[in-house]
Amino acid sequence: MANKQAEQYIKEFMDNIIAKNPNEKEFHQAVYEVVESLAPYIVENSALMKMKVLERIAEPERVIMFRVPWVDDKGEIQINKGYRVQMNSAIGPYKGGLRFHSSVNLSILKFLAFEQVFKNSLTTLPMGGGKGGSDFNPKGKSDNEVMRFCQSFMTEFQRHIGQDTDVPAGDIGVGGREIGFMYGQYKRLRNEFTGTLTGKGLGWGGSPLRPEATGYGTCYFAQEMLATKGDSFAGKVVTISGSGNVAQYATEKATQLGAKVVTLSDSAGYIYDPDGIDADKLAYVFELKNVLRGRIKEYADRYPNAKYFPGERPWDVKCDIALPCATQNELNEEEAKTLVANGCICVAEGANMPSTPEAIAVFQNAKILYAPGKASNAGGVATSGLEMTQNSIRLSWTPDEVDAKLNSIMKDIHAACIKYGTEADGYVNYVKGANIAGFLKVANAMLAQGCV
Ligand code: NDP
Ligand code: 2IT
Repeated sequence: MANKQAEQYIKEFMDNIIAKNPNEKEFHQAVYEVVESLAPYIVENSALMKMKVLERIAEPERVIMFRVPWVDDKGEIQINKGYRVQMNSAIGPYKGGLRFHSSVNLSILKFLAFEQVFKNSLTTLPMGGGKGGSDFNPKGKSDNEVMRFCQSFMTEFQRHIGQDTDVPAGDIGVGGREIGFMYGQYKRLRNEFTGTLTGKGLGWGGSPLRPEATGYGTCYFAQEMLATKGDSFAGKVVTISGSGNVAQYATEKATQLGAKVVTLSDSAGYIYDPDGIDADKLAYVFELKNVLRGRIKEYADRYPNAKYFPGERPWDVKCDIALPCATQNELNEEEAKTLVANGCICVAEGANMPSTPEAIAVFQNAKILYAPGKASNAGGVATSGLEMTQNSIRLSWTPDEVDAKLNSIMKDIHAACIKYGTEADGYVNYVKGANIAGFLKVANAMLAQGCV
């Protein structure tokens, strides 16, 4: 009976979402995964049904879209789209990253903002959910072009954000350089020095360990997952996708924890280094990606034992642990089957929604450890929350203090997943656990705050 009711609820919910948000397939995908977990719980709870809590969560409180005109180095005018999806503010100011990538559209930002609501709730910190960005492509642009773009973006964006309203940060294509340019323009226009952006430089309001936090946190979370099986990173072979911020620091932490990381990638291909990407080689990757802004292919030119595979993804490389750290839907059903067949025991997502729904089903049916990004990559935004606290109290904590708080938050998120996600046979469904735990706090706040 309850099952039938839940199925009916899911069907009606999704029909409505698809009708009201046509052509937004990433948004549909993210909503479906959550509704599927929550429906059995919601249909048993008349207040949640009556107050249409999940229905309201799936409708952004506000979507802002704007023109971003700027002048390139040749003197030509360029026009990009700017966006901010302010999804939910029930438990705190909107919080979430900005993505600059040519693929950015409303569907992608709505899926990211929706995920962010649950993720931020899981962190235990008082943050609502939002996401924004632009279809601007920073690749191949000069520093001056990036600066002019960031300044134009912020000229409009500044009127919609603030330390108690909406606190953006980085995501794909937005790192320390872009946050610097945007913060400079924000400060100039608003004439205030407040913690309105996170991911700032250490000397001007940034938190120790914010750059490291997402990658480190993903490994801390995976460590907790492995510990449920009496296992650890020591001696394990790890495959990682991406070679940006999250991938770099996941590589660093996994290596520090005793594992051998053998792959990194970008949108053009992946490198396989059978000897492992040790601290020296990783220092080269930092230089290559963050200073020279080069491509991962160059790694194989520098280290002849490594091989470059153009146009491919790293999931057919045999590994014990896989950490997808590039982008959404970068790991499909076939690749998931290959990972399982090759003996992979743990998949923890550093990226947002990197595994397709079919890939997730493969992991869960094989009963291997699998954690969705909203749980395992929450260390980034959690440390952004810690940056907001330090800005508010006008003090800085030491790296050790922040690391200890990050570690303890990841442990708490893991414990919440175990609490709400353990199934009758003892298997931990981290998707279900994260969705229910993340939902409860937001739902209770929304029930208390009435129909808003
Ligand atoms: P970066 O821009 O630093 O790096 C992105 C990496 O992913 C690059 O290697 C990039 O390769 C690759 N990539 C991007 N788009 C694609 C694509 N369409 N296909 C294949 N590869 C792609 O971003 P981050 O490391 O910050 O972000 C990586 C993931 O982690 C994203 O899903 C992001 O949402 C998520 N995340 C980030 C957090 C953070 O704090 N930064 C926090 C939580 C999650 P290329 O250079 O070729 O584009
Ligand atoms: O997806 C994410 O959690 C982020 N990009 C980080 C957001 C933040 O506000 O630090």
